[in-house]
Amino acid sequence: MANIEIVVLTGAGISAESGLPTFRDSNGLWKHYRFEDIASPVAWRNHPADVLDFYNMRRRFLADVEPNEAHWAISRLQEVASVQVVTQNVDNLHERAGTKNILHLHGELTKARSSTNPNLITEIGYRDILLGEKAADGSLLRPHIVWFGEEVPFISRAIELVSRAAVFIVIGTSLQVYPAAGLLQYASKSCRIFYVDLKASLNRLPGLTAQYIDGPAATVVPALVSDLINELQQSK
Ligand code: BV8
Repeated sequence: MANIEIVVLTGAGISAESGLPTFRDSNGLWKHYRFEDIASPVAWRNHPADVLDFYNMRRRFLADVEPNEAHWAISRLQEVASVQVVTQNVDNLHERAGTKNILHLHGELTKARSSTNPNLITEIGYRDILLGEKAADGSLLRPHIVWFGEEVPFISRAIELVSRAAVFIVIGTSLQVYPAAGLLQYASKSCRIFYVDLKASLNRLPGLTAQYIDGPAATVVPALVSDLINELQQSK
């Protein structure tokens, strides 16, 4: 499998064992908030303070958690193969586990941007964005997050990567948010698909042949990665 392209698509489930809440599990974020009211341009226009509080709270919390064994395993795989991570997550746990080549489809908590110029992005680390704070162009500073109803700028790049992948590993996502969930349809017929989730085998991927791996990511991803690394070493 030398020099093959591996794409890893991750969702909130890969960060669950680091202590970050998912969205749609029993204690998920969308159980406490309606996403239309807190993660959309309309929410930002109508009640920016609530939106800032929501992201400020998550950003502060991110400062106090660590990558888990699933994040570290992906970094180990990247040392021996060409691995591209495409994540729906806005946390920086892949980065903090040393992984390179990460495409954030839905933005990044540790960045903020101008409300009028989406390319005017600034690194803010774990600090709050204050209500009324301005970007360099004088417009309101907003979280660098893709909200519902907003375009996903990197989706074409992600489609390109998936369509070229020889191995596609999907970890910890309920595959309910589009266009990210639609990436699976771009995997080639010869692509080996692994779907890793607490309840992977309950979420059959329509029309696709995949290997379903049930279990907590911090346990099953290291095992999958060591199998793939063994395969790589034997194929050399
Ligand atoms: C777009 C923000 C068009 C960051 C997110 C009606 C109205 C408006 C829009 C729509 C609509 N109907 C459909 C749409 C499209 C909409 C959409 O898909 N809605 C869904 C709800 C139906 N999509 C959009 O709006 C997108 N934009 O379509 O734009 C357009 C085009 C051109 C021009 C203008 C506009 C934008 C989507 C991005 C939204 N932003 N996040 C933030 O606040 O975090 S999405 C949000 O959901 C997060 O990013 C999250 O990553 C993503 C997906 O969730 P998951 O990661 O899958 O998390 P979830 O909790 O669902 O699942 C966790 C999984 O992990 C579970 O399977 C669980 O079993 C597993 N798990 C748990 N613990 C573990 C585990 N697995 C392993 N180990 C464990 N320990």
